[in-house]
Amino acid sequence: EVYASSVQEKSFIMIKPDGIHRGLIADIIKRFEAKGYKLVAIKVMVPSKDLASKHYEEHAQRPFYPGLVTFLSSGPVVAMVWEGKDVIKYGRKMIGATNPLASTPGTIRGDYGIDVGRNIIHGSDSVESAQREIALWFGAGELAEYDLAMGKWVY
Ligand code: ABT
Ligand code: MG
Repeated sequence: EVYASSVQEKSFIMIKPDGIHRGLIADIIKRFEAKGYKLVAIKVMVPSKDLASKHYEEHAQRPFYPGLVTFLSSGPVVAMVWEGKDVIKYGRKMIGATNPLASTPGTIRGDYGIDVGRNIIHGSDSVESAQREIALWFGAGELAEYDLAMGKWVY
């Protein structure tokens, strides 16, 4: 049962406006899919300033917060929920360090980014953040429940 709940762990993963304008949607989805994770929700939207502010509310007192909110609400994002064993922690590993120049080659930010304010993709950093962010970006009915056929070859 512990195994089952870890397999069902969910993370909120979002391609930011720079990632969309850079043409990286397919590459990013490909990496999570090929790893063996399961896509259970996805949508394209231009986030309101209000939604962007709530998403990054933990940084409200930081000097970069206003610019961060403006950036995130400046264009389209691809909001997703991916499910699978350790997807929160391992997803952050696939994404790389906050500063793309400190990210290892082979990670998403390491392969594609340079500037910390244009770091392409977001991933939840804990179980609590994942729950908060999924509830912020998606309604309850927007998450699909299904068995992925390849799942039995992944686990
Ligand atoms: P996110 O996945 O976007 O939350 O990034 P990550 O968790 O790796 O890093 P944090 B600390 O949460 O950064 C949030 C966004 O703020 C930007 N940022 C961060 C700056 O612009 N300057 C800074 O000094 C710091 C620490 C990077 C992140 N997003 N963008 N774009
Ligand atoms: Mg963060």
